[in-house]
Amino acid sequence: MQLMRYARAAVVAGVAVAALACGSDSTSSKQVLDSVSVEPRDAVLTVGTLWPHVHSTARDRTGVEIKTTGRWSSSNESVATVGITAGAIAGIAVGTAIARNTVTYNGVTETGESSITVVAPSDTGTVTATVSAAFTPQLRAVNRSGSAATVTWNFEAEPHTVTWDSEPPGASVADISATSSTSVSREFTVAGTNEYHCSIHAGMAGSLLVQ
Ligand SMILES: [Cu+2]
Repeated sequence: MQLMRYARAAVVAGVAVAALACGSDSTSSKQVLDSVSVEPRDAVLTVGTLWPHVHSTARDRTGVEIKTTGRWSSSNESVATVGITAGAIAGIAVGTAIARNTVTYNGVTETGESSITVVAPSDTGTVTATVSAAFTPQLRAVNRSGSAATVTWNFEAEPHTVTWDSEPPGASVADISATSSTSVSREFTVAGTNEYHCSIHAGMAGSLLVQ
């Protein structure tokens, strides 16, 4: 009889310890939102351009991606609109705007931004390949007047390449090999999206939209 009472007390104590351990575990594994980044981080669009490939990435304090969706908005809808859920950017009128993605996760709110410049349709455009290993603007739109558009890359004092990842069907534009401190132009005759990267710097990439 005495033995049974001890056994029952031990079982009750064991359940209490298990419940405590479970509670403290769920608290320590909670992810805390730290940053939201938007790509392209900057863009020069022409009036009438629609760019559907806008991405937002939310990360916690250790850099791990948090799978969640935010709310898109534009600081100036008369210049550029941003789709509420998909985040497609449309150039409406000449001017500047900020495309924002606001994420709230576990009670923390952070906003990622992309600066949008909308210009009149033009058959020429420039992109700077910077010393800090970025193509800026990361997205550039140009319009073919007649048959072709010309894009010029201005290379700062750090070698970069323009290496194509994808081109529209029928396009075959030559890569630009490692170049610094000069400018190189390429002509585009086929409408569509061209994606490229620098083969020297990991993560250095850009997009070109030929209309
Ligand atoms: Cu580079």
